[in-house]
Amino acid sequence: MKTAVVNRYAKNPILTKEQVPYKVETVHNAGVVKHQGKYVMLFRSHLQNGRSIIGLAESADGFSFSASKDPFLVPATEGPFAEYEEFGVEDLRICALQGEDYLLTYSAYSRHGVRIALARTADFRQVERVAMISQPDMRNAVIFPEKRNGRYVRLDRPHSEISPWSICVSYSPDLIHWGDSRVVMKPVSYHWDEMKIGPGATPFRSDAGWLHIYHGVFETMAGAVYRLGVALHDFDDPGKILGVSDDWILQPEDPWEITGYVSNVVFTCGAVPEEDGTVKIYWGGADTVMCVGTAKIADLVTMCLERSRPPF
Ligand code: BMA
Repeated sequence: MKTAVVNRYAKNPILTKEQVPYKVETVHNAGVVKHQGKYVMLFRSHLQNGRSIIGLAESADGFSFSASKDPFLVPATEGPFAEYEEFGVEDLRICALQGEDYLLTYSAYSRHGVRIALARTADFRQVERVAMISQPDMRNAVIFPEKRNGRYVRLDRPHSEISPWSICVSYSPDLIHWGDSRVVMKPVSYHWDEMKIGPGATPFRSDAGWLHIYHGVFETMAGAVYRLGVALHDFDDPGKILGVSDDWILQPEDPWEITGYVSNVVFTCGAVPEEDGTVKIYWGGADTVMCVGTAKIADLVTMCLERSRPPF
């Protein structure tokens, strides 16, 4: 039997609601980064009212995490963000860009729809909200860890009734104003990602370009199935896609991925590349628990280049 591209950690799930010191219903869809030799995870949790907050957990080895006593980010109750975070904050991604604080992008839900919010932190203790950086309805923003031609680059995913939900690139001189947007990747009909796709983990470097692990959704008679795929973006021009693996790299298989708050879901917001040529990929299982697995970066590149489906 062919070995799996992503090797699941034997002790998954790595973080569950039982390990969180305050009352939550789920632990999932976490952004993860290495900060001062430690792994920091910013995970989403549903409260019992069905709305989400963001918690923090830390780990020395990237596998064994312990959650902080208090949440890291809860919906703002005053100031300009309050109106847009009323229904919760979700699916935070972390971008480490040299010379900057960590950039945090998350989905802010409200009666006006879902928008992308940007916050920053230097130390994962204090967090400062910066701006709402999209109109409704847009979510799943990942910022590339390097600027290009003096501009920040991000992938995001607007909603649309006309076209299947697709991945766009856009650029900004100051992190606040974004434009030059273009669709770069779409679902493919009669394919595992045919219903919708969206950015997943913050892109990371490989020898051949940026690797971006995204999610793709397939609608079945028994509901939607969320899987992970991988795309290779040009290093100098991240809006250009060099290849997208035809095959998914991960699908719901473990019991805690198949059954949970939302069944049949693996969803990523974070991956940490390591010096030994592997990457730790973190995903939420069934919107309920956090899991991790490792992959060889070179294998992901090969999948993008050797059995590539067209980006459109
Ligand atoms: C998407 C988002 C994700 C979630 C997924 C599966 O639309 O809400 O946060 O993991 O659905 O429920």
